[in-house]
Amino acid sequence: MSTKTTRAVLSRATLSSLPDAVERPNYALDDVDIGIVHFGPGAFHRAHQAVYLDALLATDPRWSICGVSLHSAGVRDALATQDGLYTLALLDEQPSLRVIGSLREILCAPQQQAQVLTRLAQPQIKLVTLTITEKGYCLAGDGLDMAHPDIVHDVASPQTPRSAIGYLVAGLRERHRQGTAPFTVLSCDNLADNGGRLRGAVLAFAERIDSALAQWIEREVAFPRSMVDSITPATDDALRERVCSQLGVADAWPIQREAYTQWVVEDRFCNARPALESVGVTLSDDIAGYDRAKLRLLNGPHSTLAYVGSLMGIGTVAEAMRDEALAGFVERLMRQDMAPTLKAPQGFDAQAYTSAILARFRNPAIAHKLSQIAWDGSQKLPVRLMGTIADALDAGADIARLCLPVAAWMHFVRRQAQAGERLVDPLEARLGELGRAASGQAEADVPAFLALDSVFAPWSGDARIRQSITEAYAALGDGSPQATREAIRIV
Ligand code: CS2
Repeated sequence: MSTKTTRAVLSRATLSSLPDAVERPNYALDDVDIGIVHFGPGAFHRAHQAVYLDALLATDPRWSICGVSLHSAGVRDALATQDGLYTLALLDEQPSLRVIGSLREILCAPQQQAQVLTRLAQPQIKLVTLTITEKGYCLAGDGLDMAHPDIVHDVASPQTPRSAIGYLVAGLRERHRQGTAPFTVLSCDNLADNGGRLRGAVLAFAERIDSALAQWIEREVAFPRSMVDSITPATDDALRERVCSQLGVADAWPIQREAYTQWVVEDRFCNARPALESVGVTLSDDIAGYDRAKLRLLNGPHSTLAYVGSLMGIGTVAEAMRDEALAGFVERLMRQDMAPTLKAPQGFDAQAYTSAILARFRNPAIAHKLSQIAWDGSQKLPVRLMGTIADALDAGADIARLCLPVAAWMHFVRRQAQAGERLVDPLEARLGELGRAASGQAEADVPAFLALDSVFAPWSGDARIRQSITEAYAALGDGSPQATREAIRIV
């Protein structure tokens, strides 16, 4: 568009020309040092952790970020002409804009491997954080998937890694060799016990290449758990245009999120850490419980809305919440099935938490696409829904309603595959085959899906789970909007 070519771009030079209402870095960009390497500088990181650190840099210049993309050069290239600056739009009743400056360097690992490894070895890097999504951990069942192609590659060539696990171990190995104190490794992804699982994966990898290194990591490196929360819809052209017209300069990759944000971090660091508590982060000795509550009561319902809502032909979370039948279904699911089986932190009020989440889902200022949340279902179902189903069974509760979103995912996969639509999922190829072969008959289709061990292995042997998912799949009929509407009405 012609406006894009003629308009000035957001950068250090244009910062002072922005309207007064736009918040901007409260520190001199040149005076800060890089103290953190972050893997996965996508929208969520830039809307969440980078914003906390942007606030922190005003009082402590040691903690700016080097973002490392493991695959694409998109973020690096978009922000290169902008001095790493980008705009955050906070979508509330009164939307506001803020320019974030905490990403002082962005590297694309496949093209700048040596620079990434150099950064990881520097003593000034005291913290490595990650938002690489569930699939980035290369897990299978409880541990590292040794057969994952990236892990096979990295074990064979540990000096030239591809995976996040390979990079972490390469960085720690160099520090061990040089006698440099290790960095803390902080996972910020939606996985239960994210720190524990990452630690297990790193140790398993290190053990394969150097057992003395594995012992050092086991002894010296901390992998705190964390819980992160803020709804962050993907950037679209409408946002780009709105930001551009309000700023008066162009921003190639602004991001948006709701005003609500939460970050709870286990206070277990092996090297210096930023004073995160000074910028609103909760540091706690025990965060197990917070992560489970959020995964089960926010992400579980989100995935439910994604699959059930998509079958019903609904486009966004807020639209889904305006559909009385679907909103009623998801609220029953949360209040009657998910909240009662949650082992919550002491003093945690699951019903109040549920009410707050439902209000966030209803936020009319946010167009959060169900198709975005539907991505990577094979990675999300186990952590978001299957644990609740297992706990409900243990408590002797009915699981019919809880199994419906799982069956809806199967119908969703079938519908997408048969319509020739792409499925964004690490199991895309396998799911495509399953979806194309599915007949719509529950007795044939459900066992084929349940045979996906990486998704269902711990649960697929349970006859009650098999039966409930089969019944739910049958209740969804042909997966059409009408049949789905009928199914959620009666369960
Ligand atoms: C969503 C999450 O896309 C998804 O799967 O459930 O990204 C969700 O918006 C965040 O976890 C909220 O903190």
